Amino acid sequence: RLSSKKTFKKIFGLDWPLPRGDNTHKGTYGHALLVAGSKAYSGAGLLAAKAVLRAGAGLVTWVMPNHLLNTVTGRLPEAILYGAADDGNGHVSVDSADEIVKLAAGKRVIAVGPGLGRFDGEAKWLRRIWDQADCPLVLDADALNILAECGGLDLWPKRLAPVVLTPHPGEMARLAKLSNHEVQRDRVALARTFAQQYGVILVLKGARTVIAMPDGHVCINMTGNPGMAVGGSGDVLTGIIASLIAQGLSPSAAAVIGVHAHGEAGDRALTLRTSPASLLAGDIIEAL
Ligand code: NPW
Ligand code: AMP
Ligand code: MG
Repeated sequence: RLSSKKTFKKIFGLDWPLPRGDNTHKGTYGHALLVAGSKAYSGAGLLAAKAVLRAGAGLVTWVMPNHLLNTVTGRLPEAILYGAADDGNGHVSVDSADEIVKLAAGKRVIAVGPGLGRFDGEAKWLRRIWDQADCPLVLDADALNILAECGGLDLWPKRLAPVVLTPHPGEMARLAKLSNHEVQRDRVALARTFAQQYGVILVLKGARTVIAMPDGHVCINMTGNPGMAVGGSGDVLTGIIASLIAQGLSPSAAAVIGVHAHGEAGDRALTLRTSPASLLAGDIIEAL
């Protein structure tokens, strides 16, 4: 339980909340690139992009399929929007990979996945980002489904820059080719083995999220509540982790602190409600 400033300092060697010096500017706090959203799931992109900013990053550029631009323009004026080539069915297309790799220059992190939707013939663009972008990657939701459908991590080369994967148990089942039940049977052992085997930081979500490091260390999160079992919660977490990496935290610290802060924000948001049933993902963002 990361309950005091002293504990944070001892474990991570940093002050929390992250201090903001007077003589700083938006560039000091980093620029995150987010690839998210599709026609049905523009909300996932909005939630993730807003969480990036509420968690403290200086800038976010949100890449979405071109046709979404009109729908979301004005909904989050603080975000920089970019419409990438879309495939005619409402999804980012293979042709957008080069645009996205170009946009990655100068960014401290790329987060991919919330609300992209599931579609065919989509692997190449993600693989190009995986191979060619040289900053840390945070993969969630449909980016994880792409990984799973394209052979899983056995067929993807190890990246030099760190990778953070944030599956819920259903996504983990697809990634590890297991049933949901098998995933839940021993979450710590599965997360640890997977992180070590593939050299990734694995955030296995759910009540008591497990965060496993490539070196075998595992953290278990103690914050959060069942009110967070609602659409959009995970999209918010993706934004928070990306934001902390953009601000200069190591991806492993960002994963642990991000999960903790996400749960604590959910706990604080709950105090404003009489029942967890009425918590919304947007409330987590406002409580950050
Ligand atoms: P079951 O069968 O229900 O028990 P999917 P998704 C399982 C976007 N969103 N413990 C679950 O199991 C996302 O970003 C957009 C155990 C089922 O098998 C994605 O792009 C929103 N099992 C897309 O929607 C708001 C668990 O996983 C499967 C579990 C699809 O994402 C919503 C379901 O997962 C959403 O975020 C747990 N804790 N959690 C928007 N407003 O735009 C999940 N499962 O099929 O991957 O669907 O997570 O809804
Ligand atoms: P997703 O399924 O991708 O929307 O992610 C759901 C998010 O909400 C994850 O961060 C989960 O850890 C969190 N969450 C869901 N259910 C619970 C719960 N019962 N207790 C605590 N956190 C939860
Ligand atoms: Mg999700």
